[in-house]
Amino acid sequence: MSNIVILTGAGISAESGIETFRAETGLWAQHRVEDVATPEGFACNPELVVDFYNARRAAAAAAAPNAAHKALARLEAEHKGKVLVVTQNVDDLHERGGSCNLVHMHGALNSALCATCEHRWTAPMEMRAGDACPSCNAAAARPDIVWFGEMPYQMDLIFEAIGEADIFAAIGTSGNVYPAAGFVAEAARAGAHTLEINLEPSAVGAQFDKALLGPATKTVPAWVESILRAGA
Ligand code: BV8
Repeated sequence: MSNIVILTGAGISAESGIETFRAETGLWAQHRVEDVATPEGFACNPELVVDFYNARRAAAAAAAPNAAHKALARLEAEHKGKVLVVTQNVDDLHERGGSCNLVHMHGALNSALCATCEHRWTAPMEMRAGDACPSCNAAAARPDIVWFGEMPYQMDLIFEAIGEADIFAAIGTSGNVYPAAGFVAEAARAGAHTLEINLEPSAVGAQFDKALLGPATKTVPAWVESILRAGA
């Protein structure tokens, strides 16, 4: 039975109404990355950063998982081999769509982190800069998000899974951000068949064996059906 590793990006949540990063009207068009997605930006203006993530937490709560999220949950439930979803997304649509074997490598909107003692707790809908940590009481609460220059989460687990993958699929990611954009090369080195599912080829599209172009709510259910039918 084949082991499948799936990397997802903002594009899988786009049809749920959640903005992507690099579209003309995307999140980075409205904010400078340095101001809202770096530790320096948070140190410089914590209120701006906390408000940026409060707005995204509200948008995610108002959104619903789409057919692509649900298709990946079906794959995990029905495929005989291992299925791991590694998401760069910080929304909770994969969980709400039914995925369990899931890694949030760039953190999660629904989690808060203490910058002093590294305690984590469920984030309130509205975080305020200087909120106290429920564990050590330091006024050091921050969004549990991996910003630029910070180490993504669970990298050992991710590289181990990629090393054992027979199929690696990247869905709805522009291939601009590392180390995630480098996973396809790692998967190819491990001998996996690599597939890119996107509206258009990504920055690393040429590194994939195959591409499935089209909106994720159409391409992902079709791809999952083909995998389950083939008993891959
Ligand atoms: C780190 C926070 C190391 C969460 C984000 C080489 C190696 C290692 C690092 C680097 C390197 N080169 C440069 C770096 C540094 C940097 C980096 O990659 N910079 C880039 C800009 C060049 N990387 C880092 O800093 C990372 N950290 O490497 O640490 C280290 C080593 C030692 C010690 C300490 C540290 C940290 C990266 C994480 C940064 N955090 N965000 C948040 O706010 O959400 S990144 C941000 O971009 C999001 O996490 C997002 O997930 C990620 C990627 O964006 P995408 O998901 O791809 O979204 P995008 O809008 O770009 O594209 C959407 C795609 O969907 C498009 O292709 C579109 O066509 C498609 N689409 C749209 N609609 C649909 C669709 N597809 C299908 N259907 C549709 N309907």
